[in-house]
Amino acid sequence: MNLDLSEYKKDFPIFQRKVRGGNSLVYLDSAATSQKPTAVIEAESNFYRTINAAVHRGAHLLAEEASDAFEMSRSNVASFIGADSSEVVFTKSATESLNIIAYSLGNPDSRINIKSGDQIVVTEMEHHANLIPWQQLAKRTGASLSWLSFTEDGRIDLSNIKDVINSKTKIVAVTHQSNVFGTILPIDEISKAARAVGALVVLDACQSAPHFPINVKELDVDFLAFSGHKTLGPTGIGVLWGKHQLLEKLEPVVFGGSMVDSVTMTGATWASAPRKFEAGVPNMAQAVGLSAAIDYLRSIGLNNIAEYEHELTKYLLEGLASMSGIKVIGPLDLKDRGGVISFTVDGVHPHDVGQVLDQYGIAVRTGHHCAWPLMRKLKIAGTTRASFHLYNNREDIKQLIDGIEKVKSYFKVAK
Ligand code: C6P
Repeated sequence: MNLDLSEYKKDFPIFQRKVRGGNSLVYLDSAATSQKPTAVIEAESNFYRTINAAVHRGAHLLAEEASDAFEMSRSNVASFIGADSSEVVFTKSATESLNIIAYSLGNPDSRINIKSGDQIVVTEMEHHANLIPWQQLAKRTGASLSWLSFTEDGRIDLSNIKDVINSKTKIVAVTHQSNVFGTILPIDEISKAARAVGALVVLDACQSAPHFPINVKELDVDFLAFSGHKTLGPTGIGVLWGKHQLLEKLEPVVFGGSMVDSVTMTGATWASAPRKFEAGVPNMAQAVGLSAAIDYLRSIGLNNIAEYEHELTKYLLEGLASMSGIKVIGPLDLKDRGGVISFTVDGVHPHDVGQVLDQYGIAVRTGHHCAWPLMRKLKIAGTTRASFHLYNNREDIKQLIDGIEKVKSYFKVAK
């Protein structure tokens, strides 16, 4: 292996614990949530220990320091994705971010909104979080929902893109990297097709932002969402990025303190974005923790992380290819592919695979991965999924391969 990031594993306290019968933890479920380095845990707890106060409210020292830390976190998140601070809204998760955009676009008072006769385009490989909010928007407004399908090897099918993304299309909402296939989508081609018909592009960057460098300007998208907890950061913090002039056109979704310009007994006007989308006391310590996660990722280098995970992916794909009775669900080659590898074991239900692996301390995810339409199309109940982050190493993959052999022998399926 050319690049070795294994020295960083010691930064993650969770790997000191033992699981199931004294086994070391082999954590291969980072697409669900990543583990946290000490720097993040400390940043969050230091916030509570030293400056805890409600941001943007009090006149006292702690309120000032907490507000500064919160806004510095916003700037850090903005620079992480090549954006301006005024374009970064803190939410609780990517799911909430995507719901906010879809809900606001359905409000007739928003100065960009979806109407009956308009079309929303998604892909057939979306996570439910980037599908159901658009289904609901279509239902509320009378718009229609169309989708780009995927090919047998889990890549997006662009053969009919000009038919699917057409003059009726107003929104194209796609994932950057599939949480099932690991496929990285060609966002440039999709954006180009959207731009050609004047549609807005929403990018679900949940599985990309934590693993390789992203820049919203280079991607040429209009809105983007990701979660802190998959990015080595805390739970309870998500990011909604939108071009400032577009955020200004959208009506808020949640109303209350700190998001207003002025209020009377009969009405209210809104503060500018991002504040109008952050009603109530926000998740402050979590924002600060996310900022520490970004510093940590940067100190290692997103390009290095991407290259390292690429090598781990190659190693696992080769290992799985050498086994009988295993089918990888997703691209077999490494082109435009991230470290999320789904597979099935002939004759064994994914939940049983997961349960046996767990006995050896190997944590994988099994099931439909919140992508039911994808599973339905493939006519499978689910997959077993291994997903990486920078703390994984070749030894983890060897253990997984050994574990799968044990699954096969336990269930007496193909040798
Ligand atoms: N996928 C997985 O195991 P939240 O839950 O809001 O942090 O993220 C939602 C989400 C949105 N888009 C994609 C592509 C995702 O993968 C996820 C979360 C996890 O695959 C949990 S289901």
